[in-house]
Amino acid sequence: MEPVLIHQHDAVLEIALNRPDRLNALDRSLLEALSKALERAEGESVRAVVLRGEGRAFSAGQDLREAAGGELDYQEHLERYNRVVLQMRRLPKPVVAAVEGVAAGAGMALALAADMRVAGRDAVFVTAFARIGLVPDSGMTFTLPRTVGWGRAFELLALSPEIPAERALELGLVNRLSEPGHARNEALALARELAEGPTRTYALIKEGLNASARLGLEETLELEAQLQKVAGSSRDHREGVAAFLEKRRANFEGR
Ligand code: T3D
Repeated sequence: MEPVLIHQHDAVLEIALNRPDRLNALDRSLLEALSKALERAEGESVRAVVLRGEGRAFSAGQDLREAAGGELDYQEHLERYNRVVLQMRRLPKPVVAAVEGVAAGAGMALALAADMRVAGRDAVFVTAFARIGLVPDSGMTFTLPRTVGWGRAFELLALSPEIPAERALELGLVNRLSEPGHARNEALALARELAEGPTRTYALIKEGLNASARLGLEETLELEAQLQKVAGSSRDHREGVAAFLEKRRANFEGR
């Protein structure tokens, strides 16, 4: 069975973690396949990505059986996680995670590495790392406090409560809720909408947001000016202004 399934719907690439009998626990082969799928997402024909899990869970995190096997080289192992997280954050197009069921540990970290999240109303998030005596990785010490604030991040990481979808929405962990079982369709609809947007501009927005984590105000202003110069000379900017003046819907090409 392929550890990751890929479907292309016009300009939307759907990537599904595919180990449903293990609740899409992340093992070596799945992470390697996910990395390849994300490489494919770099192609010009793709303008938005949906990441989801097959079966009843998004992902139960690290494959604890593989970890317990004692044959993991931790350095290599973490490099696999780090690679996919960086690929998602650096992908110059939007990534939407569709979360049904549980997103635990590194599975939750993957969902947080996406740009937006749609969750079924019965989804549950759990940081889970400390439950098994691990510190958070896969970028979670970066993404979580930026999403929910320091105090809440510490609580969620240290006490590892189960966070129901409604609470995840209140905390800002999730952008939208869907009826149970409909997160995939909602995420695909959102991704289609994004795929019709100014893709190049979205890439620049991601670049700005990624950089905001390390820059002070002055450097941020400088970077914004640089990014705006690029956006301002794009075809989509010209199209957006023309559409406004002609009172019609913009037809963005992503350039
Ligand atoms: O390496 C690194 O540094 C990266 C680090 C990452 C750290 C993490 O990701 S920490 C988080 C690790 N994950 C967990 O602690 C979650 C473990 N799973 C659970 O607690 C439960 O499975 C759930 C609460 C998620 C769901 O419970 P339930 O009762 O709905 O399902 P289940 O029966 O426990 O699971 C179904 C099957 O999936 C089961 O297999 P079986 O017994 O039918 O053959 C179960 O063993 C398997 N499974 C679930 N989670 C994992 C897993 N197999 C391997 N690894 C898992 N994480």
